[in-house]
Amino acid sequence: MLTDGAVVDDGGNPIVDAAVGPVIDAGAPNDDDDNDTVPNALDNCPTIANTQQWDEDGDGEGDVCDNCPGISNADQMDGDGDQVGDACDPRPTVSGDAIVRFDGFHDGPSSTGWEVSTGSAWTVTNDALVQADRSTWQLLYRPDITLSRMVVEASITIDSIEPSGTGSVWRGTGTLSFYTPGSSLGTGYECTQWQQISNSMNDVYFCRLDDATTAGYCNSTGSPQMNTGSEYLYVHTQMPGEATCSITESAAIVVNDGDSTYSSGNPGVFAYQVGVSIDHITIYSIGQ
Ligand SMILES: [Ca+2]
Ligand SMILES: [Ca+2]
Ligand SMILES: [Ca+2]
Ligand SMILES: [Ca+2]
Repeated sequence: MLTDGAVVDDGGNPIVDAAVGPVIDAGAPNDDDDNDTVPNALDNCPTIANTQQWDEDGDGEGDVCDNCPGISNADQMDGDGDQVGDACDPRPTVSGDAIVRFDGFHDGPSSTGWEVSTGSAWTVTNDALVQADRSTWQLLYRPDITLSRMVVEASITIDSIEPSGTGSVWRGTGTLSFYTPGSSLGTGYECTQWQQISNSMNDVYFCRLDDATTAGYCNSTGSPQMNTGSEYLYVHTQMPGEATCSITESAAIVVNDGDSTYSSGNPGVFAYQVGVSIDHITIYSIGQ
């Protein structure tokens, strides 16, 4: 009888295959430790069952075992050992942070757990969460996640921008933190790109949602953004006394705002008068 890993037979003789020479069976190639039908040698998460082998960021590590599932980091470096890779860790030199939720939107919409607060249903198409209705506020949030220290990371592609001036002349999309569902704006914070066609404004904003147009609660840059067809990475950090909105196309544009009136809430995303495809969302908790 031969067992995996054996290099000798029951009699202690080296195993030799006449066709290929000595067989060094190191537990491969057809072993499947996690029984997900993908052999270890081919499995992008050899110890976690993931038959579909989804790898959102294409770095060779499957989503379910990647320590930055939305950010390409083949080295998987994790300097502080908290299971969140350096490439995405909110505090790469301080342990205690965690990935609370990752969605690559490979499944149908009913499995994502995101709920509409305002607007139309979103669909999952081409590996992304898609909203094409530009007629009203489209607010999506996770009712099952409430945190006081969180990062909302989302990659959002702007598919279309409402061309006419019907209704509000503002168009925008971005992430929400400390959100309380129930109204168009409600409470919480947004990390957003806003465009105002009437005056050619095209800014990145960090705002408190219940007073988003009042100077002092909204910080902005003047940097042009919102290009149709471009994919942007939003990294929205929110905790008492510290808040950052980073939006990256080719280079990061960061808006800081120390305001943090609210103490906790739900993560979310939204679009207003733009069509978007959200390729992934990762929610992190930030340790104390
Ligand atoms: Ca696996
Ligand atoms: Ca990956
Ligand atoms: Ca990764
Ligand atoms: Ca880490």
